[in-house]
Amino acid sequence: RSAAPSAEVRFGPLVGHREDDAMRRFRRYGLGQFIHFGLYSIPGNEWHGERPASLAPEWIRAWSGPNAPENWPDTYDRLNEVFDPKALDVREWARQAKRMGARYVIFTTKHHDGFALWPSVHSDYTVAQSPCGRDFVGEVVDAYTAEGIDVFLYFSVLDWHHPGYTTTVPVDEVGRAGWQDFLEYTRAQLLELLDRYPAARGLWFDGTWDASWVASHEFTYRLEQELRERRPGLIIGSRFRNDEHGARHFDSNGRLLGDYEQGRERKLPSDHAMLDGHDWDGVMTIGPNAWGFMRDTGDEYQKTADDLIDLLMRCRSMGGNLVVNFGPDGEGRMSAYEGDIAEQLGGWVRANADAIYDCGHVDIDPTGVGWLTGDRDRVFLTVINRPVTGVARLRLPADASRVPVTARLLASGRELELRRTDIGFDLDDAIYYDVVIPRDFTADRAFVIELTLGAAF
Ligand code: FHN
Repeated sequence: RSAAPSAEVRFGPLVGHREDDAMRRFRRYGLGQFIHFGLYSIPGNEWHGERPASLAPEWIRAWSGPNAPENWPDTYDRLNEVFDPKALDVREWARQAKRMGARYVIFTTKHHDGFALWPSVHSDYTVAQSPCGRDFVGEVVDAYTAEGIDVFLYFSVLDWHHPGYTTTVPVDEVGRAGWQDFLEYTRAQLLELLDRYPAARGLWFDGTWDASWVASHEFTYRLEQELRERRPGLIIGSRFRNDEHGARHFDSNGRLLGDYEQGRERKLPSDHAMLDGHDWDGVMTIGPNAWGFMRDTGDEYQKTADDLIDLLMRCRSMGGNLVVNFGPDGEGRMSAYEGDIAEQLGGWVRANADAIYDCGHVDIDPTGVGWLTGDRDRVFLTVINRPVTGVARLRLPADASRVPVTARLLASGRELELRRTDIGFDLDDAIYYDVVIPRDFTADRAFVIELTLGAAF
């Protein structure tokens, strides 16, 4: 992707690869929690008995039927009149995230419906005008920060409620004036969020795909400058804006826009090389495509804790963070299934933390057995596919300066037999090592083998 500069780009990246404390901390997050909570949490994926399976529940306002657009003012848009999750204790969300092992949370301050979960002075469509009257953004920032979990604020540029929003480039004076009002409103709300919540570490943008926003590249370039000046160290992903040629995430010369690649949503990269050394996160739903609360997941597959362990270690093996999404209902309650996932995932993460957080990509091939992560002196093999041979084989580059010298099960510390196999010199110029997994060792879930590295010869 890192093409040699060819296009003339004036509105390209504002930052390069960062090694400051904030970004070094981002690289070690490992696991995050995404929370989609808002008016869409009230109906879930059901409206007057209708449950179209295709669209994500937080897009219920875009459905047809009784909730069709011509009815919105009297249907979806009035949900703010009943939004009142009295029993919600955000501190329990934070405690659950802590038990899960999340090191950051991304919280929806405003989704596409334009409803603000903080009492924004720039809008009359906020929690301040709802029965609850609570500042959920402030409660999340306080509760998660108290648990030592960093907070990133999700902000949807796409805003179905603001009269000036248009998906296309405005072509007349009224449209242009309305769009300019919308841009200033967006800028004002973002500055307000930074000023109200100084503990927030980053902004996680969404809904930046419409032609109107893509055409506003000079405004977005200046706005990113202003946000970074307002909050030194602020972390902004690649989804916020595009260059003047419309190139998103990467400018027309292949340079990353923002501090990390933010395009991995429900999909993960297939190999480390394609990441070009950039930081990145992958956000993941537990169902196929539901970010907001699902009243009934029907026959849609719900990822298991084992699926998420596999995805987590796949992300970490490529130097990225996995962010698992939770969609509480209109009362702020997590579903029993999602709550159980958090606890199961947390149990595994706690037992294998050394292989997860302060680790990154290592240039060793786990030959299909699982995922490899490593720090300076150790390599961790997360065994997903236990070999029927009882032997986990690692393939190292022929010029490896350090090789495995000891092996043990990370959770129990049990020493394992490690042997060098010279098969490599017959098949290719690689170096191979085998770790013997004792037949009497049983595991009903992925397990981690820790190998210490020593001088090659
Ligand atoms: O349209 C949104 C969707 O509702 C959800 O918020 C995801 C999560 O990142 N982002 C958009 C889809 O790409």
